[in-house]
Parts: sequence; structure tokens; C-alpha cells
Amino acid sequence: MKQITLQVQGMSCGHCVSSIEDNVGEISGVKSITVKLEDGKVEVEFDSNKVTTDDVKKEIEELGYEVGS
Ligand SMILES: [Cu+2]
Repeated sequence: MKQITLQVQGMSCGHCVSSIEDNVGEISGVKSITVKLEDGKVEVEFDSNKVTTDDVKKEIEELGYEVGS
């Protein structure tokens, strides 16, 4: 299990939070996701044999947000 924290720009409301939580949460291998709107942070815990950090980043970017490194 791997835990990462991503800096995400563009999240502005509860809709953004649930959109990211729902979509990233659906990725096979993702165990948990927590979006901290005020901090602009997204914490993700996942099985590194099934998912990579890049997969998670890509999914968030496809939803229209910018992911910092
Ligand atoms: Cu929003």
C-alpha cells in the first residue's frame, strides 16, 4: 500500500471534491481518497502493484484540475 499527497489546483467547491473522490475512488487498486479543499490537497492510498502515482494524476487532470508535483 502506498500513500501520496498531491497538490491540486482548481478545486473550488463541494462538487469538485465529490467529483475527484468519486472518480479516483473508482480506479481499481485505490483504497482510499481524501480531498482537503481548503489546503488544495488530495491524499490517496493505493495498491502500488495495480496503480501508479501517474495514473492518479492523469485521472485528476482529465477531470480538469491541475496537479502539482
Ligand atoms: Cu467545484
